Amino acid sequence: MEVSFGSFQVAVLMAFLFVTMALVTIFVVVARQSSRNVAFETVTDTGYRLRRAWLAFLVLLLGSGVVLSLFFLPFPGDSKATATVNVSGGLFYWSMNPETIPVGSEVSFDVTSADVNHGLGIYDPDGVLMGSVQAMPGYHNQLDLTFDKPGTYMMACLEYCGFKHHDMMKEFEVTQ
Ligand SMILES: [Cu+2]
Repeated sequence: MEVSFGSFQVAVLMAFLFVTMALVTIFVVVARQSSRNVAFETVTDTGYRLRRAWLAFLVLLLGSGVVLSLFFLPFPGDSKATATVNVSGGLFYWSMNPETIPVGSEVSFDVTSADVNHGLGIYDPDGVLMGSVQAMPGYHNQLDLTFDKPGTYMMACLEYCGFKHHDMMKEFEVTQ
């Protein structure tokens, strides 16, 4: 049997060897120093110094992560939607207006409920969940989706709302 390695396998092997050697080195260093007598204060001072450095590193990393991720947030008002579709959930149905969507539309769904909380999930013709938003009585929640391919799409309720929750499915067409 012939065995061949791709570059990915070689990279994994190198990483594994590097980690193994690092662990062995740390083990040897610690084992050699374990017989030495070190004052308690020296140990705690080192520990506190490492802890402060780690805290500073985490604050810097997470802080910059929070700041940078703000630029990728979809804020209300950023919507590029060209059409609005009103959706209302109820025990146990979905109503939508208009009922069909022209292909290529950037749709903003305006979602509410007639009675209790429902969860609107929209599935593409392949059964892939495109997006979801809560349908709540007295509130109007927005969900923006782009419909690039024609076909039969489906709405389903994703929040248990009663004994016929599983019946809350509605098909709609995206037409050429
Ligand atoms: Cu439900």
